[in-house]
Amino acid sequence: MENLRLEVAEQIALVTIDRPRALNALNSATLRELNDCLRELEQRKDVRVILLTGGGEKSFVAGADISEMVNATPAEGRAMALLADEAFCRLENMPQVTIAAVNGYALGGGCEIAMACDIRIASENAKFAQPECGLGILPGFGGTQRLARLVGKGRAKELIFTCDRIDAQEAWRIGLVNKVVPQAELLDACRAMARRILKNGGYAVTLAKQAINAGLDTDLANGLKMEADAFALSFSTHDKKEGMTAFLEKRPAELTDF
Ligand code: DAK
Repeated sequence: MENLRLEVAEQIALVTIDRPRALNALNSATLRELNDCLRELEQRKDVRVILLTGGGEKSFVAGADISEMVNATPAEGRAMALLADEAFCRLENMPQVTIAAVNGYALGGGCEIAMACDIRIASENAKFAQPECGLGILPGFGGTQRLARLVGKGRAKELIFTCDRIDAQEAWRIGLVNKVVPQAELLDACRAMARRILKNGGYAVTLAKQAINAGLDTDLANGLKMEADAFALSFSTHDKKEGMTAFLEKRPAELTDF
């Protein structure tokens, strides 16, 4: 892969978007590589948490590649949209837990790809914005939908209409990121959270993720039905038997399902 690096260790995959000359902006080639990489990872049983970050120390992802978009025709724009939709939806629905390690600029598509992850941990130098309206377009990688779901309608509208850039502390205050840490500690903090997740039932975590994602797209009554179905599935697992037996026997559980 030309624009992406993948490292796997101890059930954690680190995916680095690495186009330093364009501050890791997403062009079609990178989106294609990301799709291929995620397609491979979603099949892998030896990976249970995926960390997504940007190469270098300045930028997570500086958005979609403006130099590629500037002269694109509507047909080319559509092709890019389909490519991005596939990558972002695949990322959002991976069986694994995804954590965005936001290590700098997360602008436009960069903020949107972070929002397609389950959890966001930001370094102190991270900056977030949806600057698309300033370019005469609107957020098109899910920003109008995911930002409003994360921070509420009013704040999402303010950020999108003004194109204001906010720092990591403000992003944390409004619920856009889960945690802010010094830049040097970013990947360690992500790995520490990953390890806390890995201690728990892998299949249970995947089912919980599916129930949360699907439930947010429907009303409460249907969401509760989905939860009940997922709950029933968890009763078919080794982990459920082992987790509860271990508790009753006052010993640590050995959870293995994924
Ligand atoms: N695209 C292409 N190149 C970029 C880029 C980007 N988004 N961001 C930065 N670069 C390049 C710069 O052009 C520069 O290249 P050279 O001039 O060195 O060749 C290099 O990265 C370093 O950038 P700067 O010199 O500007 O560095 P600074 O530290 O001064 O500023 C910055 C850093 C991140 C504040 C600044 O570069 C910046 O404002 N970048 C643009 C941020 C932006 O507006 N991002 C949003 C893009 S719009 C779609 C759906 C959605 C979208 C598109 C299509 N469809 C449905 C089809 C999404 C759109 C967006 O994300």
